[in-house]
Amino acid sequence: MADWPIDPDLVAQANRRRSAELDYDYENLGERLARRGVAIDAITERLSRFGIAIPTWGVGTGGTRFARFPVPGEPRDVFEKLEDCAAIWQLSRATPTLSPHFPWDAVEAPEELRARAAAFGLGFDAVNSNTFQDLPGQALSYKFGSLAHSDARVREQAIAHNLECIRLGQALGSKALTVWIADGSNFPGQQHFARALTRYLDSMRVIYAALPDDWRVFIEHKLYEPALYATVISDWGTSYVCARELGPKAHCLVDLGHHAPTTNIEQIVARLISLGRLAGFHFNDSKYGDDDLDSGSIDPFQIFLVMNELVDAELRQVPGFDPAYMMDQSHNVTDPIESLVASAQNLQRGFAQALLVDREALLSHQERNDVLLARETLMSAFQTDVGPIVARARARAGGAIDPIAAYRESGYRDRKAKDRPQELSGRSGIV
Ligand SMILES: [Mn+2]
Repeated sequence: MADWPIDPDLVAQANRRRSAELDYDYENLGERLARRGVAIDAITERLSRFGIAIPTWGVGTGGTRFARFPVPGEPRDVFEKLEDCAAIWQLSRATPTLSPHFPWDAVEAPEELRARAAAFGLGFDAVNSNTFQDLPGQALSYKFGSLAHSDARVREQAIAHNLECIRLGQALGSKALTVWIADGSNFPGQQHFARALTRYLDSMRVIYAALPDDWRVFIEHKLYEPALYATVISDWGTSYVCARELGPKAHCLVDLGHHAPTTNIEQIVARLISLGRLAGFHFNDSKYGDDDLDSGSIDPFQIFLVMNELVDAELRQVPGFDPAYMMDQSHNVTDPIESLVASAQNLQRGFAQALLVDREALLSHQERNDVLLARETLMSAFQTDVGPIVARARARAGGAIDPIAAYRESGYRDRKAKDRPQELSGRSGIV
């Protein structure tokens, strides 16, 4: 085991100060749940097996199109990102995997990165390709697109990058490639809708053919940004059609932020489960659009309703149901480590609440058209404060009862500010 980023004695001390209170709250909640026929330890046990991948780009501060305000001690390379991810894992015990982004995280020796992650007990979830920006030394520009570009040479360059991502991912022990493209148009008439989609599919067929047998490819849709008029993979319908065209290893990734406000995302999730094509998630939250805010910070009810569909599918033992859970957020005004810890906690909370739904009662109310009781059955699960379950699962696994407090008490950020002097840079943030 590698040295933990935060002194384990400090975490243990902090937990000792909080354990009596947690015992009391957990017991109390256990009694209330027992009256509903729910065994609290079974919920805690299931929750402890619910893991969410940390996006490596999430440990740096993001930005808006206007500015970026770096926090002191931001990681400067992928090994420093790994250290921050290990701190999140150490405290939260909810994030056992990383989701890297290439070429941002490209390393000469991916085996070394894999070994250093494994020393913390961390593995690698889906790898992400980046064909939405021009990087130094790149031959051709992605200004007008990548996999759907009008110029075959640009498409070939973008395909080659995705193949390289698969190679790096294999070395890291990943089993999936997430392809998000920025291709689209800013103005009516700029791009031929049908030709662009055909070119995208032709490019994706080459990438699909290169997938190892036990790999999947995740197609991520997004209705706008950076293209402001039309994107090539604009919605889950397009994503699903493309997945069907490509073959059984292609699945549809749902990024909560990539939908118009008021879209019924839980229904999209249910549809993709029924169709056998749900890849998994990029979790985040938003008030108006895009994908920047911490998961569960604006609409925790939506997280619960999505989790409700996932727990339902798990209990129904839907064949092939194996979603990948990842966060995808941009942290502009918070400490990214704190935001990721808090988001993981909010996702765990939603999952635990969904585990509390009385499925038998719900089905019975639905079948008898007892609308009010069906709704109340869901609401009584959502309105349960599952905080003690989440904290107990974390503490049992060796994490912190109060991870944000323990993080602040550890002085980790101040230490990193000294260890990692930053070069002044005007680069904009992530998207
Ligand atoms: Mn995303």
